[in-house]
Amino acid sequence: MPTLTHARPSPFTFDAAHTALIVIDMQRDFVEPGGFGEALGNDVSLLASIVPTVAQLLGHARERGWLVVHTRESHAPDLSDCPDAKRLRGAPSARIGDMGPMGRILVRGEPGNAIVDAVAPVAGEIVIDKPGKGAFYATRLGEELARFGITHLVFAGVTTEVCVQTSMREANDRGYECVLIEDATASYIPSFKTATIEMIRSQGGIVGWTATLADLVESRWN
Ligand code: C5J
Repeated sequence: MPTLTHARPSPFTFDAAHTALIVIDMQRDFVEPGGFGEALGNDVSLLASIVPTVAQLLGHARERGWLVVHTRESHAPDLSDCPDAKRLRGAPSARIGDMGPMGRILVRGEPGNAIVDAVAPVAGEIVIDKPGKGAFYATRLGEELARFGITHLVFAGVTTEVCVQTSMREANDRGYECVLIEDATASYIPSFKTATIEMIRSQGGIVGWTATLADLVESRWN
C-alpha cells in the first residue's frame, strides 16, 4: 500500500482503492475579494495563494482515480438552516444572507457561493452543501463515503482552523484515517494554520496526519 513516508507524526499508509479527496469550501465567498471573508476584514490573498496547489492536488487525485468530494458552506435562501447563533455573529455589515458584491452571502446558488473556477468540480465528483462548519453535520457525506467503501481521507481547503479542522475531527471520530495536505490549506490568520497543523498531529496523531503535496505525489511510487 502507498505510504507518505515524510508524513507527521509518522508515515501514513493508505488504501488507495478506498481513498477520497475532500476539498473544503474553496468558494468565491472565502477566496475572492468582495465575499464573506473580505467583509469580515480578512486578507483573502492568503487563501487565494493556495489555489494552484489545490488544483495540482485535484489533478493528482483525478489521475489516481480517487473519489473527489467538494464542500460548500452554504444556506438555503430562506436561511431556515442558519440559526441566529451563526447568523448574528461577525461584522454587522456582513451577515449571512445579506446582499454583497457577489450576491447574498453564503446562500446557495448565489455567485459568491460557487467554488472558484480553477478548482471547480468536474462531472462525477460529489458536491456537498453544508450548513455548518463540519462537512458531516446535516449532510449526506457519511452515506456517500460509505457507498464507495471509503476508509482513508485526504483533506485540503479553507480555512484550516475552522471548516477543515472541524471536518477532519468529525471524520476522525467516525473512524476514517485522515491526512491534511499542509500546502493545500490556508487560514486568514497564518499562526492559526500553524497551530492547527501542530494540534492535528500532536499526541501521536490525535486527529490524524499532515503531509505535503510532494509527499503525496511521491507516495505513488512507494
Ligand atoms: C469559515 C470556513 N471560516 N470554510 N468557514 O467561516 O472555514
